[in-house]
Amino acid sequence: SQDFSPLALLSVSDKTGLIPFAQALVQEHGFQLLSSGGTAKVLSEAGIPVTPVSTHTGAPEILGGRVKTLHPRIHGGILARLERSDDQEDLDALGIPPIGLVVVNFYPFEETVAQAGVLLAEATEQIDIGGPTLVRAAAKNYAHVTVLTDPAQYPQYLQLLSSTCGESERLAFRFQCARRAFEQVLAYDRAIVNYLARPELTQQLQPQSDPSPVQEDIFQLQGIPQQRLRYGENPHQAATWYVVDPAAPGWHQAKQLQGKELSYNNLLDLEAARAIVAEFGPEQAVAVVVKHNNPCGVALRPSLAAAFRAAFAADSVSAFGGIVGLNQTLDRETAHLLTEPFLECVVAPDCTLEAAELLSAKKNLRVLILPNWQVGPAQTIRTLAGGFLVQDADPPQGSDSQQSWRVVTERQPTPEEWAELEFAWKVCKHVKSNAIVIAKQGQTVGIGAGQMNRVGAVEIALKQARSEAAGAVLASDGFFPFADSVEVAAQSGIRAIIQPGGSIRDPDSIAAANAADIVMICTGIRHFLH
Ligand code: 93A
Repeated sequence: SQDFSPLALLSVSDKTGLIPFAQALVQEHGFQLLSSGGTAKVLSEAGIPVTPVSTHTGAPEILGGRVKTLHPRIHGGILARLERSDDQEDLDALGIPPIGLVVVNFYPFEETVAQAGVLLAEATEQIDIGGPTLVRAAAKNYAHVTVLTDPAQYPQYLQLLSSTCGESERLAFRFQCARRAFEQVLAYDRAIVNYLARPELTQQLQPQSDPSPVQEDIFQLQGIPQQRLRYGENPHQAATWYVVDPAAPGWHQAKQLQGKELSYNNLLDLEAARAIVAEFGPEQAVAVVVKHNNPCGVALRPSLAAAFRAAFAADSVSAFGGIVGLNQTLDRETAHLLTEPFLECVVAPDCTLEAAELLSAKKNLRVLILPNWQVGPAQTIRTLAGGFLVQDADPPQGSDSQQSWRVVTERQPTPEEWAELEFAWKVCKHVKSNAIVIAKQGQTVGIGAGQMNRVGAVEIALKQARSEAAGAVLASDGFFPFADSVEVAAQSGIRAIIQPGGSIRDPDSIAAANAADIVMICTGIRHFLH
């Protein structure tokens, strides 16, 4: 003997008070319940009989939950004007039962955007569509439907159901609930509008239509085992080398001409050598010697042999057992030089027959030919407890355009200084942070790598450069937090510095440079490497 439809739709994100309320609806007032997926799960786990909306409509929730309740069998049931025979006929024709109570609260949009670091895409997913649609439909049809949008209303509503009050009081309650509901929709949309007005969001706008295949591959992490390595970084660590796409350029396409099997550390160091060499075009010869993933010597010369000689001489102590990267065809002269010291690996885009023959005398030296040496990964991956981090690779060349570079000192760089700074900056990008590179005449003369404070990295690089520091240039991967690094560099005779800039104490560093007649370029771009 009820004067309302005993069918209720419950779809709530905030499940506060839901269970006792639903229990009372069913047990004390004879309601049948319909609920969207998450709500239905909570109710049935509490032993409360509930029909999932998807069962009621015969349409599954789709698009990862974006469409749960948007269905004519739901909205027809809510919006029908039951006093009208034509509406009643529509319901009858389709067998749609009327819904007399709608209980909804929305996806927590405001709570989501209040958190730090939430991305636009994540916030967008929290824009509730179906919830406000249910609420607006129920509120519009207040003549027949009660809409509850706040758990605080549950006891009020139960009280009303138990009371003896008449239809006019019940109608007044439904009308009040409808007003409240529209206010809540308005506040919800206002929160969305406010959030979307944040100026920094425009940086996150990216066309979604065409995800690059590289990105997809990397997120699926579908590696094909290429080689079971003898061991990992240390002999007690097992290791395997995986390849993402055998058809794409990479180390799996390298041809090993001679030498022992590649090790895990060899591969990592070869990749470091490749990435440094790829900073430079093939026009000029460049050579690098890598140790423990850092370059210990890099040199740019007119011939490959001269480049290797200078890269090795840059730090011949560290170069012992090093990994060598070259950007031109390995020729006889370079091969001859390569046979003298102890080296682990050498990689070049090609190798002459004569050179290969010379190198064959060094049986243990691994010689690799990598044709597509300029192509690196588009993204990099690191693991951490419970997951992994993916980022865009810090790409070579052009990307770090000199358009953002600014000379911040009184003295302007000479063309020669400009070229030296450019060379030092390219190398510095491949040295672990904090990184300092001192260079002179297209050769590194001091490298400070992986230091926890910047002035420490400067001191190490200067100590290695010794007297060569006079007249040399210096690159720093991050900005100088204090003027001390510039002061120390000035004492050793450094004449030009390149660094990102951006410290609040930049003026102190610039003043120290001006005082020593040092040229300083701020690049506006940082190259941390961890
Ligand atoms: O993604 S939606 O905009 N699409 C819908 O069709 C829909 N229907 C209800 N969000 C939708 N809802 C919202 O889901 C409700 O407003 C409520 O906040 C939430 C409840 O989902 P569940 O019952 O699965 O926890």
